[in-house]
Amino acid sequence: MHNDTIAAIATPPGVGGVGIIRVSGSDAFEVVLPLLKRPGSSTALPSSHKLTYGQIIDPQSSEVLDEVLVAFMHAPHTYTREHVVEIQGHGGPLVLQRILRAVLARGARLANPGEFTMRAFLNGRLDLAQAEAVMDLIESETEAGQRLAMQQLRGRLSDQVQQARHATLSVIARIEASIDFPEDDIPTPQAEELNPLIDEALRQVELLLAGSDQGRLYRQGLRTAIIGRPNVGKSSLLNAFLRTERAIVTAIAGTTRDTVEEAVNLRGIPLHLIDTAGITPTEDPVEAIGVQRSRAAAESADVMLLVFDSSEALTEQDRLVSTEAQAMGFGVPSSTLSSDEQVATHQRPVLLVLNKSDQEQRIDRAELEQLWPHATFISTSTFSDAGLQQLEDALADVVLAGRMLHSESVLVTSTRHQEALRRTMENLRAAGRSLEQRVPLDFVSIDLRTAYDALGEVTGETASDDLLDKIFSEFCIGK
Ligand SMILES: Nc1nc2c(ncn2[C@@H]2O[C@H](COP(=O)(O)OP(=O)(O)O)[C@@H](O)[C@H]2O)c(=O)[nH]1
Ligand SMILES: [Mg+2]
Repeated sequence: MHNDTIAAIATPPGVGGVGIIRVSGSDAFEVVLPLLKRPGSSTALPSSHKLTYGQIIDPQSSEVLDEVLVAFMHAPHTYTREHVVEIQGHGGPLVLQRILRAVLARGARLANPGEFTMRAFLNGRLDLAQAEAVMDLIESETEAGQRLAMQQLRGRLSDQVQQARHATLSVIARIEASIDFPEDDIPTPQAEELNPLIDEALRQVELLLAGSDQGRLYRQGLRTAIIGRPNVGKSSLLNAFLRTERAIVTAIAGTTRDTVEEAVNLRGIPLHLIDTAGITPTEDPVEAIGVQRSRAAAESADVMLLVFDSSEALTEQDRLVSTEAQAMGFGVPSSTLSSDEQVATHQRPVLLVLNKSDQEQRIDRAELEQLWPHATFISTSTFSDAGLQQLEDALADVVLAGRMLHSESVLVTSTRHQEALRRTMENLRAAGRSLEQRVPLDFVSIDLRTAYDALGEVTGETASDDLLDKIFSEFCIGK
């Protein structure tokens, strides 16, 4: 049932200045009003969207539970488009729990995760892409990510998807009219007439897809593994990036036995840096686990920083690590991070870091360049911070490939949307090809329908209940 009255604590667990309990549904006012005692003992419903001062009284014991400000908000101008009450109490977990219990005792039901936003979607206030943007906005890690989520919440992505959807529908309508009403003398539409319409829809979808790898970067970030043999300065490099002492740095080889992960903000992209134990042959069983985890981190990384100690000659271990990295598919960065290209070449970008540049340089540069032809080499010192800026620039180059994010950009940031748009593109292209080949129009119309439905998955018109449940269950309670 989706119009029963639901309630939840909307503020995060823990202690805070204020805590908010949100109630939504047709009985929201009847549920809360009897719990509220106001000065002058008024029992009338306060005016909508205004704060009312009072006390929440436990109906059983008549105990004063908290001193509160309450907003009664009339449908439909509310978050859910239902009647909504928000009770602002003191932000203590026990206080809020007791108020919530009193609300539930009056017949409200505890809300599921994301249920308020799901109602906003079901009641047509937000489409699915906008509802998902609510979550992205809350979870955004950088300002750029937040801006993209806000654009999506404002409906900019949905508008573009709807345009492509309308264009597709207009082609379907023409084809189906001629099939369904042959006696009405509706002329069979010709490929010359339909193709430009399909191309128009295709252009919109391709435009959205073009920015989607970049968009996903801003939302999901980039896994960057710091790899190299022990003692070359991997942990020091992570610390230099973080300006903290999170990873243990010592002169004893093999001190990082586990992987350490930290996020930094690289020009708006959350960069998840993973410091590893280092890849080295070892007899020590504990170290072996660390080495195994390093390999796993490298396997799953989007980008690799391959670190060498430039104050020493190349060692057999250095060569081994290089060979392994290449076997994992790390290579010279392609000009972009487009996943299509990556799939085509099986290459993930690697940057070669020659650390300890403050020391006398003994590394064999020529051999290294032979091992890694055309690679980008950056000399760094975590002692003097030399080269760190260049490393950051090189990383940004590899990741962004010179593409800047404009504050008004609308980018597809979700894998789900990207996948639906890919299906749309494939089906629109198939429809175009079928038209060229004079395939009967009812077959063309099947591809177009599939494309139309795939677009509807982004905005939610054609999303299945399972998909909706899955999406909203990832929200927090009270949102
Ligand atoms: N001279 C010099 N020593 C460094 C530099 N970076 C790290 N070290 C030292 O090298 C040793 C190993 O560093 P660590 O970060 O633990 O290396 P890891 O095993 O690769 O994580 C430590 O003694 C560091 O102080 C650097 O840029 N210059
Ligand atoms: Mg280390």
